Amino acid sequence: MAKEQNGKDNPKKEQLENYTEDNTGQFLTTNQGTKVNDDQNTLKAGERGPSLLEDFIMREKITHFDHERIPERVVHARGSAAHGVFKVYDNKLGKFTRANFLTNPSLETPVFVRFSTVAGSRGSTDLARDVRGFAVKFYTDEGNFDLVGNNMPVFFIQDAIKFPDLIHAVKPEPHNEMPQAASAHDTFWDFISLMPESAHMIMWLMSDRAIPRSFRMMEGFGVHTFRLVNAKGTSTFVKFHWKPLLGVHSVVWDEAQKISGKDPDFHRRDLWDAIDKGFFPEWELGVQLVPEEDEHKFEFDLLDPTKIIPEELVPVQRIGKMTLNRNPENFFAETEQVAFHPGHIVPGIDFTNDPLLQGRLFSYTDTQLIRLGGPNFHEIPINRTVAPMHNNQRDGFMRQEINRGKTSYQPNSLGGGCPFQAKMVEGGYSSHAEKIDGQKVRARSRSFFDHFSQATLFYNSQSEPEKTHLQDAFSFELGKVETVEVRRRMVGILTQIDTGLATKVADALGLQVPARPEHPINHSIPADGNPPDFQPVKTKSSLDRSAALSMANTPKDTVKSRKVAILTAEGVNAASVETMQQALAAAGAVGEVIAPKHGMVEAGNGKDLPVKNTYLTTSSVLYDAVYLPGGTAALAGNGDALHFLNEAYRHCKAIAADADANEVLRSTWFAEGETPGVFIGNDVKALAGQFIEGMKQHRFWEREKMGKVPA
Ligand code: HDE
Repeated sequence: MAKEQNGKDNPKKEQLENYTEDNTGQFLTTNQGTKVNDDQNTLKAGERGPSLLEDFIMREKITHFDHERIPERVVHARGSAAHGVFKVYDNKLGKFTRANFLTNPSLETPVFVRFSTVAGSRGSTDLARDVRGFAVKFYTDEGNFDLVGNNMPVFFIQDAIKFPDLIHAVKPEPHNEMPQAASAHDTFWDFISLMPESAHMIMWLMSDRAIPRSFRMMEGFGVHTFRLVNAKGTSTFVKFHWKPLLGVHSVVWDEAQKISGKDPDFHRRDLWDAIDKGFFPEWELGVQLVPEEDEHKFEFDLLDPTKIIPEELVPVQRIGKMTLNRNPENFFAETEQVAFHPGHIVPGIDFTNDPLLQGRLFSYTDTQLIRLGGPNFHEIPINRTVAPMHNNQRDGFMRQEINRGKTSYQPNSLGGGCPFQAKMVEGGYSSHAEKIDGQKVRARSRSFFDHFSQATLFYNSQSEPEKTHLQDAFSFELGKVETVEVRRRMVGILTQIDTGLATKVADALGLQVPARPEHPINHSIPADGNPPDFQPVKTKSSLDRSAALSMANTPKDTVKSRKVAILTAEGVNAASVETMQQALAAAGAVGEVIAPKHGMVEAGNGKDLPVKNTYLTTSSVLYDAVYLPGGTAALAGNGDALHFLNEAYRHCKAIAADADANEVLRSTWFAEGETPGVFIGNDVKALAGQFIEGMKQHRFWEREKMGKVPA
């Protein structure tokens, strides 16, 4: 396995090592340490006789096996995780927060990060069209801080009480448990079409962000507005962002569906392999800061989790970097048992009254109690803090700690008053003293009622290909909805966002576009004035567009860790392969040889080239780009190889071909005419240069318009 980026002490790693077991060179034993001398046969009354109840070895083994499963997470069940470190660049935030890990650039804080889909079960595909969880546990020297975010900056609902409804609607339908890991079904869109507050989030969900190329190429967002609080107790509102150094990139929907069959572990494998090969994924942590006195200066409410603060209004300041540099040792022990909680905070950070965040503060401990089996889940190694931990909590299922002494209460004199409460100067947490004066009401602020203007801002900010993908995504999802009335109601919602979008989707569904209502539709069911006026209020965003919302504007300056398929056959030109492989490696990309058979492929000069995959075991959808070397004329008659090329073309990927392989290209569907992103040349070195520049663009979306390739 690749070495960690630096050999410095990592307190979390050291702590985990204390709990790590290694069988190498050891005898097999029972859980009680008794050595086992036959693990193949049960104890029986005679060779052909019945098994004996006294067989403690067999009983222990089977009993443990019977209890191996724990409940999967009720949401975000499917996930993958990695260890890493976070380091702040300087102490610029010192004015705003007293959190050590955000202000002391000499600290390297260990982190554990879990990425996930939301709707699918633990064994479902990585490539579902879905939100991705982006949960970071910082093991700071002042306690654990969990930033439990998503790869989209807003959420479906404004109030936590709607969360069970949202999740019941999106999960497989209860009568037949279909479809798995998909939102394209009646109950989800029924709910969404009745919840105009979800309009903004739905735009993100139908965008390419919902089908990422890699966890390593996603942004992350804390979503809610939080507070930073300094030593004087002054609070500043903050939104947290993660910006990936590889840029933000996605696959196309047709590709996503195919990957789900070819390699449902695609994202998991990608993360694992990248770290294993030393391509450590990196993100910069960004903050948007809003002084308390500016709380009401925006045309939206900072407490409303369906709104972003456009970067044009408040720029994102990049304050530090996170690097993931170590794969877990054991999936269950670490990735499955890690317990995130937005309520795990440290001095210098505090909550706001965002009603979604407030509800989350309740839910996460509650869910761990059932999922991890009791109140001692903080003692599971992956969840332990590296800060000193002392309190008067005691006992419970699976308690590990042996608490010394006879006092477990506060105040006490018999235990010398220990453990002591910490003053603020001693690092004690003190909640921000926000002034609150209100009536107890079940209500929502009118400042939360604009549901559409940021949805429109999002749409307007997209590039043309992204707009097309959005139209296609809505057409696909609603096309899978069986109840026509739900489809119609959703088109009605879309008219509130953009009539062009609504028209395209209505057309695909064979529906008329409903007239855009003068007054937005009231989708709630008014019953005797209760719930109170819940009518969306249409306001126009003061911004027409925001560049940060389009993936077209993401940095496109690297091909690091990108995978290139090199299509070969017997007689391939070895120099054509090796020159390209060297150029790719120099740029940080990986060129893998694909051939009709495993083992070695014999090149024209008699040299053997090692084969990574065959046309049977892999597919174009598992690669970023394709290279066709010289000496491969035989592939002109190989349907799998031609399909590989056609499909890569259809998915808008960079393709390079040695001019010597022209005969093969002529057999593809894109042989003639304009071919953006297809590079052909005699000089493989020069060709590699063009190819690599092309790969940096990620995809050549203009090809989609041509739409003639039937792969
Ligand atoms: Fe979660 N969410 N959530 N959520 N969430 C869970 O906690 C919940 C929300 C997020 O990799 C659960 O341990 C409620 C927003 C992530 O282990 C549960 C509400 C955001 C993960 C839960 C929300 C998230 C979870 C399920 C509305 C983005 C996976 C298992 C009030 C800011 C963490 C668990 C991991 C997991 C509840 C809304 C992110 C049930 C009630 C908004 C990344 O506690």
